[in-house]
Amino acid sequence: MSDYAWWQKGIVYQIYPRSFQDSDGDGVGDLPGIISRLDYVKALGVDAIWLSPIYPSPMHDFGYDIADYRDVHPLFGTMDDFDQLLEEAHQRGLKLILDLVPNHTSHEHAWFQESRKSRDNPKRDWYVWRDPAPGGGPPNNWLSCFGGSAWELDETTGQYYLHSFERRQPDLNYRNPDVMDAILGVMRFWLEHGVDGFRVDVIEFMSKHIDLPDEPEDPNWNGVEPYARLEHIYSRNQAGVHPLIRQMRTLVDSFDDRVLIGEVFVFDESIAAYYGDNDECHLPFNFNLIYKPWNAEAAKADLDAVARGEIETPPLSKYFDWNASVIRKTVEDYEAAIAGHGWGNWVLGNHDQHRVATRVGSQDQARIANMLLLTLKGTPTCYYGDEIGMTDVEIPPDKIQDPPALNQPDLANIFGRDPERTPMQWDASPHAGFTAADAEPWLPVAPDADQRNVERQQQDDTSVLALFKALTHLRRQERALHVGDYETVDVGAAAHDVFAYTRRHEGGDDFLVVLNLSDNVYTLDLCSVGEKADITLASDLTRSGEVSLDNLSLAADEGLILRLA
Ligand code: ISL
Repeated sequence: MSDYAWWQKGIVYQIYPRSFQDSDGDGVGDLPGIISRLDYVKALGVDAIWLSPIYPSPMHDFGYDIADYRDVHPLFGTMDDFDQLLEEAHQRGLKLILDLVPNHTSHEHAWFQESRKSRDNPKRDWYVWRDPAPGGGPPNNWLSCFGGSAWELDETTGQYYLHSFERRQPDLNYRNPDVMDAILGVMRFWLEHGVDGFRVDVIEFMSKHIDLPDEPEDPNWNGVEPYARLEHIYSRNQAGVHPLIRQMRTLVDSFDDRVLIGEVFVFDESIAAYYGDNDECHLPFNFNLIYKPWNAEAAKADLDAVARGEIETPPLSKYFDWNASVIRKTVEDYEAAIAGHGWGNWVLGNHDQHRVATRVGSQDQARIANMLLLTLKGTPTCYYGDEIGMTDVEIPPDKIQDPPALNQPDLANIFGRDPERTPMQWDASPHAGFTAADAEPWLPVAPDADQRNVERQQQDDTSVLALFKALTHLRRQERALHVGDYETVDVGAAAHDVFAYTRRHEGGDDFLVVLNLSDNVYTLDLCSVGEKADITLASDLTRSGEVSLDNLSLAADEGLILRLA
């Protein structure tokens, strides 16, 4: 009956290595630290670890600026540490997925060091170099995701190089097939090493329009993010990316049972293209649950009012339309978009996004968010710390480190990514057990870490952590939940607040999931689904027993997973 791959049935858990566990007291997490926490990860009931980059890097983008693709940063440990991590993960039945960053390197990478030496250097063409515009200045109007122009003038040769992100992250040039060969070589190196796959960073950026034309202004720009002022119709998501992905997939498929995950920011039916004909990404990341509810207009209005001194900065949850109508439509649209193309997946948090508990505005709703993520159809990706309801941590101005926040200080509150990258909260000891008592963590530990931490939640059988584990275990046990079909259930007048759906699979029990995304109380008539059902799991981990579906009471902020008779 094992007709599904591990990456279809399983759950992915993202570890941001700098912030998970420090073993040597330098205030930055490392591989031995992760090894020491593998039993915790295993006990979470997840199946795979995705590690954000661990390679040598000057850390201008905290590892997403890679100086050597085939080694481990001394900050994180050694190759031997990596081998031990891989072995110990595998011993526990955990897969290990590496982050591959092929769109750009660090400016310190040997390829770029060569490339910038002269216009006729053999590696010149490995990056995107152009002369200044006729009147001087950058070759086109492209913008960096982190603010400002996407071009940097290199005095040595008088040409500009392209950087879609930080200026010390030059973009590689995939028009030159040697570049792809080099990256495929990197992938082969790690696959032969035994890693179980890759999460490919900004895969949709790898190909650019051959003429690098100016990008048009977006007439619907909401005025918040400078990068969003242009429509990125030439710098990303180009047809030319698909042959590149196919080469990656061919390589990955030449090894047993590996996975290729692609980071794409595509929110309509064109996401299907990233599956190819089952010859591109196994899982093109689905960020719909993060981006669809995001209300940029409201954020913009408030930014202006804050600038005028009229209001204090409101909580971020104000801009996140976390309501059942939005979420239901998001799920249905995505299901329709990928139908017949490939296996779905869901992401609610990562190292680039405000913590889900902060976006949804309360710990009660953080429970509902975890319930949603772990009961939808498609592979869930969980972000470390979300299993205990970690929230964004306010970063004092002198501690801000993230490039988009440093480059755009007035937008740091919205686009800074430090707040969601703070140290894992293990216990109530100094620095929450993340690092030695006399060390200084690279980012501040949450002020509430003595209350919200793993140790405390392990002792409380109604904690967010207990719920997370109950959810993963139920998902793992029940075929309907890990591979069954999804169908929306009509909740009538409660539609704005309550999201309900069934998960069904032949030969096992079927489930009804009912999530109250509000603090209103409801009595629902769900008799279209059945007469009676058993509460298998409730968000408070307390409610249980048989219920009549024509008269189902739902408390404020309550979520229920019901086993259908
Ligand atoms: O452009 C965006 C959305 O439309 C941005 O969110 C951006 O593409 C995204 O943050 C890309 O993230 C990845 O690549 C970056 C790195 O800083 C991030 O941490 C990584 O996840 C550059 O490597």
